[in-house]
Amino acid sequence: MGPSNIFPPSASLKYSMVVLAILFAAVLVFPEQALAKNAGITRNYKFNIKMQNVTRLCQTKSIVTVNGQFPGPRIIAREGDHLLIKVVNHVKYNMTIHWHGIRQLRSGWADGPAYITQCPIQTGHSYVYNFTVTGQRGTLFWHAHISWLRATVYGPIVILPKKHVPYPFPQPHKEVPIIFGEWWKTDTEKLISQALQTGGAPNVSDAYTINGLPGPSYNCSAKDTFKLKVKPGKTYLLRMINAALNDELFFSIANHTLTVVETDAVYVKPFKTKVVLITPGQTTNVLLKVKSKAPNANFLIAARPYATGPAAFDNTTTGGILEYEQPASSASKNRTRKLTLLKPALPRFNDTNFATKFSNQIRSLATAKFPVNVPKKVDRRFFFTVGLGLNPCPKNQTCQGPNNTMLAASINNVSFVQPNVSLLQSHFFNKSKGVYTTDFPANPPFKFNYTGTPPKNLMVNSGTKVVSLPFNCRVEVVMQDTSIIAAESHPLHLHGFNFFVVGQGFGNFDPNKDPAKFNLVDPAERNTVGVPSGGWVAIRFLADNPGVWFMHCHLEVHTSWGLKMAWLVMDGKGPKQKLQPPPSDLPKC
Ligand SMILES: [Cu+2]
Repeated sequence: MGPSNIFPPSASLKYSMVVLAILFAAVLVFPEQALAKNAGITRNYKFNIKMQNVTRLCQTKSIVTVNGQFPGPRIIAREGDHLLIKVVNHVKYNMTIHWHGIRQLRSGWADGPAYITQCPIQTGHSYVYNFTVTGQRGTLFWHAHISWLRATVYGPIVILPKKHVPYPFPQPHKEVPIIFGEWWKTDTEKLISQALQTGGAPNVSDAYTINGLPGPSYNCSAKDTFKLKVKPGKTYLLRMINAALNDELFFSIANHTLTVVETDAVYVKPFKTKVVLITPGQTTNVLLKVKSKAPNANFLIAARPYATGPAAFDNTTTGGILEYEQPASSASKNRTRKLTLLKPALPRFNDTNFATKFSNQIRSLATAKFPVNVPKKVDRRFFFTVGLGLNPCPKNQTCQGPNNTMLAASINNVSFVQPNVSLLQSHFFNKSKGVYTTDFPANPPFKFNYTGTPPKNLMVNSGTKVVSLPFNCRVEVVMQDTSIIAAESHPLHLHGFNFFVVGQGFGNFDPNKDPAKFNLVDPAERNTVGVPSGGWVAIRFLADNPGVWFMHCHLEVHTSWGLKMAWLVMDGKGPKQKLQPPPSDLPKC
């Protein structure tokens, strides 16, 4: 079976009719282009944002969903396809959707982060996200990008290779999305707004979920368990997505080995592992070759957190069950007898040693077909400290941060203040005055032992600052974790680009010694990377996409505290190097 077998029947019928119509029209009008390999098709989706009652952990809760589905609907496209996704907002909250990891070449208006590339879609309004998938294939995801609404508003994006283009690994028998989430019994919008008022840390989640289901380790959840039924001897492609709000996760399947073949929609050199580490914002495709004979057991699929920070975290385990189709003769026997459930061994919650070994194994294919376009030279260098900090408590209030302060987070000690109009509109219409400034610091305001004893003053500065970059600028960013309040791993996500992870290490980055060890041969190419707890990571990217591009920690609580900034990439001189004008239905603030 080819990759097309994951299209639902109605979609594939519509799809083939559309293809036929396009081919027919193309042959009439441009016979020489009719056979063009690149011709993608247009796919239409409609996302109705609506409330839906969902019961988990013995409690029913009204949650924000797309089309009443949780997790939300799957977007399927092929590389080169054009997507038109109409989002209609029927709920009381403002809404935006982000197509996480999609490059959005010259289509920044469709990127989605609220107040960065667009004003939110207000109640009763709609917006059509209009973009083309260029040069990418693999697993990504979409999620709400405003406040904490992505707690329940998320779903997979599956980008298949162009027609008749195979995977660079054996064709799997089936493809299965595995999307991790995080579930709160309480209302997450109230939770974060109260936390931001008091300055304390918001409560941790009550459960993790696999495809929306918590699994057998939680109260009342045995029936809410994801099941993966497999045929002996077959290979399955698991398209894993971490859509959790605040937790990196270890993942494993009892008595089975996984082969990692792709991360963040970029093929990697395949490697075998028992455990996968996946941070919020990352996606990982793994091949699961199951046993050739159905064993007399079921196997737990489990995920639990990798947590390095100072704060409390949800230390529970979500589980699904891998079941083999039993041969007809033993099926009746096993139906009456319950099979043993074998459990996998997962690393300890703070196993940074495992995390480091795992991330070092991720390497680009670096072949003629899939080359590594890492910038070998650099035009602009940045050194960003990332971490926590504090804000003073407002007068006449008591605060729940340490010593009556408010918790904050920053990059180079700038805690980002969200504007009330979008940065991209302000930039495009030359109305940046009073909205943002272009003086985001390239270095921390003062030097200190970043991973040693913190400075006396832990207060952050606040502002809406961006870095302005010329088109095609080759950028290097070293992101240095700080031990302010405590060292912690931060999964940093960049919009609009993939970057190359050229180096990482522990302690303070040494600009004299560390660059010599950078990997410019087969570095991982990603959109989200964990800045190691008490360490640093160096990334490079080519600023070939004009627009305003958000960069932030994908632990939502840190983003809420200000661990975010934006890159402003200017237009190039060429005709295809300019940001297009905004669509007419772009939401107004
Ligand atoms: Cu963070």
